[in-house]
Amino acid sequence: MLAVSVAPAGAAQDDSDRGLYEVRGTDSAQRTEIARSGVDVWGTHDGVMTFAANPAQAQALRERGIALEQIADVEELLAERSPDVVASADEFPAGDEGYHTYGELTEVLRNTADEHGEIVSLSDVGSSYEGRSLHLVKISDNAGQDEDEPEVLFTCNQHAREHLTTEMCLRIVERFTDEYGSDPTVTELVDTREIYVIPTVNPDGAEYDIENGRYKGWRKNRQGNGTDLNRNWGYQWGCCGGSSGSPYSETYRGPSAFSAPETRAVASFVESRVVGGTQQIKAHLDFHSYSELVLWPYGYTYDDANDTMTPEEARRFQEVGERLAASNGYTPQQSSDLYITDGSINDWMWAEHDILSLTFEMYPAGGGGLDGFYPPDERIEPETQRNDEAVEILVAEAGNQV
Ligand code: 0X9
Ligand code: CA
Ligand code: CA
Ligand code: CA
Ligand code: ZN
Repeated sequence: MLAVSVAPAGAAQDDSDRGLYEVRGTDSAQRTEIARSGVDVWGTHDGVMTFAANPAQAQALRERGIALEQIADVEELLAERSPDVVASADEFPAGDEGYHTYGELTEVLRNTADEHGEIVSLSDVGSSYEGRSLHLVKISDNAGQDEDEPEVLFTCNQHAREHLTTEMCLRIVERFTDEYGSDPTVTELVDTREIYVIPTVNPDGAEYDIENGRYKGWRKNRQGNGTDLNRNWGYQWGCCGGSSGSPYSETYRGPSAFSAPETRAVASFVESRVVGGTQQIKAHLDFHSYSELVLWPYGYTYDDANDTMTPEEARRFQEVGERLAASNGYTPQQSSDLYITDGSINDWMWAEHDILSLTFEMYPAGGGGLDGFYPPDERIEPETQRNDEAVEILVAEAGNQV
């Protein structure tokens, strides 16, 4: 094989020898500066920011006086978690079979819908760029009817490599169906709410990330060089330096808001829930990993409140966020306190639809090693169970009039 690869002019950096770096004691302004520099942010906890960077990026940050410490080699880390590289296998690397591939997820959802026909309706919000169905599970008593009950939405796996989040959405589906009729809280919530779950918003990226049994650390969708779906939403899209205009960046916002079929499909579904002029979805939770955080909007501005969020509304976000965090031990904060992001799902849900919309960054808190995006499958059960109460709180909160 020729050892020469030619990158398009002014575009792709050489990402073959990336290091994993940590910077300690960061504040949100420094984290925004680091995120803007084009490195691939993995997580942040207790002021320690972890990211992957190529040598040129690391050098540029050092020249700006940022004290980076290299903790690992990215390729080595990924290889260590993918022991047996196999040709054309659609499965997780050996030892991680507890995670569901898209095909396995599809089968579980179909079986669940068959077994619980009265309270489950399985459909989709559209298709991914490569044509995979974006599954939509509705759970409620009389699931086939649109009843006058507060609606709530869970979304997972906007980012391809955050596979633990897909398992989180799957657990929500399984718990609210299997425990219906035996667990009193679950039964009450299923009877009085309409619960929507989209277990993977980015199936193309998730499948690519495990292709050939080899983890790739892939974040974006698979349209062109990939769009970061959580920078592609249509409120204050690209406004504030919280995303990139370069197609090779890990935070590429796309050529226009909702240019990705995946965000367009989920947004159209949410728009379809405006009935008689009233948005039926009252609460929404978007799962990511990792850092163990509860985040609320806005992400595009450091301001707590403004003309689209009153101080009372900002206080409600904080109050609910703190209650959720108390139940799972995560750290609660406004999204921009992490770093500025624009075009994120939460900002659009709140600004355009008044939906109480938050993000969870799941396990682990930090560490930056092998566990980051790829915790062993033994962690699925404890780390998804950990959010059972938070999920109940949010579903209940959808019914609280404001
Ligand atoms: O940067 C992101 O998209 C999320 N972090 S991740 O490491 N999973 O990529 C955080 C998004 C939070 N943004 C808002 N809630 N606005
Ligand atoms: Ca295992
Ligand atoms: Ca119902
Ligand atoms: Ca309804
Ligand atoms: Zn994410």
